[in-house]
Amino acid sequence: MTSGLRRSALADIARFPEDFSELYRGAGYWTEETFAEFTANRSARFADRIAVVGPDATGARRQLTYRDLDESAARIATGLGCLGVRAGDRVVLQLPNIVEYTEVLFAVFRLGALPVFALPAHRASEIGYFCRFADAAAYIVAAEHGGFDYRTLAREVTGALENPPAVVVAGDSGEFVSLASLREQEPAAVAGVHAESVAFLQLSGGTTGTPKLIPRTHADYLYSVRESARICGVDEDTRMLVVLPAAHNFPMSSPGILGVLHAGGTVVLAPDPSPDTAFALIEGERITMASLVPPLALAWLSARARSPHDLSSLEVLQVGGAKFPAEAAKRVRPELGCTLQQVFGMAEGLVNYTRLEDDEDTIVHTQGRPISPHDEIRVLDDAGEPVPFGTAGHLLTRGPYTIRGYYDAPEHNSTAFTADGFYRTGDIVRITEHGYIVVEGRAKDQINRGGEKIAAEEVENHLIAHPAVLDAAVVSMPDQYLGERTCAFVVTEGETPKTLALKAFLRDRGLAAYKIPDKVRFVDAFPVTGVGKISRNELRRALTAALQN
Ligand code: OOB
Repeated sequence: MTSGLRRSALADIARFPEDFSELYRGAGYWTEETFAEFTANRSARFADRIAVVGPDATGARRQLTYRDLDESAARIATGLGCLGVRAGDRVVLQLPNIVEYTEVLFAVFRLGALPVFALPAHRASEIGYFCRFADAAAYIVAAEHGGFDYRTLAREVTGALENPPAVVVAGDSGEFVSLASLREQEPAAVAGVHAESVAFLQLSGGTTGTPKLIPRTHADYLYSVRESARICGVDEDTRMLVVLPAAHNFPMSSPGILGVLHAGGTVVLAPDPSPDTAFALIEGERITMASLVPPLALAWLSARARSPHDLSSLEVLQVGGAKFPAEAAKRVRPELGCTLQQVFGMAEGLVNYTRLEDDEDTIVHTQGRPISPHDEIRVLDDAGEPVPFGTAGHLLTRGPYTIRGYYDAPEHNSTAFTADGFYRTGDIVRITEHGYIVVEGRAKDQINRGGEKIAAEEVENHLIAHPAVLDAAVVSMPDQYLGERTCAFVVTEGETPKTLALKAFLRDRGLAAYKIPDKVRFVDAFPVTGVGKISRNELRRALTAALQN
């Protein structure tokens, strides 16, 4: 391994100004606990309780007690150390919802190394970029999942890198290192890391040509995890079904896997997101809580009537990641027999919850209120002035678990954050008289495809790489099921390619399937705004009009 040549640790990034750090420490929000010691601490308290249940890489059901989880993580940490992974190194994790995900996650943490949370849907374009940009020391995948062979992807990605990461595979590892072999090592000690240093890099939904990485610290993230668990009533009796991809911020920490493990409950990983699988698990595992994006919540609502399963153990259903329409929200309690909790969050930090004890009107019609009394919220007009109370405007935020800057992105940071450290979320919101947030829209060039975020510019750059494409603009179009889908407007020169060929071109460039435009429209030119920029509003209006005809 060549880890000596890798970029040094990231201890010096993501700093909060000292006066704020003092405030958050003084309020008891930031403590000294780190993710390196997380499973050791929980194992001491909850040793024989079941921490995680789910399929393993071979599809067999496996369960781990808190002691098992800590022990496995400690052994795998030694194995990763033997491959050259050191404290501060980055490790790209791309694992589906399998039990090994939790073992590997805490192994990386135990070493003081930093997970980079890729999604199973990512392909060579995204994974190659994460490995290069974060200078990853290791890349960890499952052999295959959902009919896709990740070893092929690993071959493609590592073959193109000058300083490739060590590849570790859960399941049949082929020529790569098998995760099982790492589990045979002696347990590693817990690394001594500073609680206010960066713990991992999360992915931003993004608005720019290249994905942005979000540096979260142990102290800031653990604060949000502890408080989320408290707000959501998570305790030792919680049995949470994880249906969404485990590495996403919502199922990871709101309160998610980490919140449940913090409190001594049980995480149950769903092998696929279908209502049939989920309903059988709710009955069989006596699930008390689950979190979904709106399209899945709609699928549960429509499948409920014809399902024979007993869902009576389900107490709370969280829905977030995209706007959940009030008409659907209303149906949750009567049809699924549980309390709805709306969650409006972002991997950059701020998370809002409706509270379990809120009245039905608040639960149905708002996206909740912030976790922390120290979450600062500003709602501004286009000129940057505060809007009159109750009026919609741009949401900006600053607080004890919201980042002050993306990883290695000084230029983008200068516009994504104000001089006094507020993050410009790109969301348009209004605040109710009770201080709850209602999401009214979005001002950022991002498409929210049922909770999956797509940066318009990233897809446009891939389209423009096609020899026949002169220019491209990717916008959202309304969709009954997903909320939004993507449409690419394309200006070509010479022979216009077929839509299918253009989509295949994007796939061949290694772009994740969810980013491939749902629709392609060839046009002669784009409408422009007064200052000569492409008018995305005009494009969206044209699409909406066309869809209504
Ligand atoms: C969650 O995180 P990200 O980073 O994938 O996406 C954040 C963006 C927000 O800025 C907003 O545009 C949108 O997703 N969003 C919602 C929403 N929840 C997220 N828009 C309307 N209504 C909602 N309830 O998506 C995320 C992170 C932690 C917890 C929950 C969601």
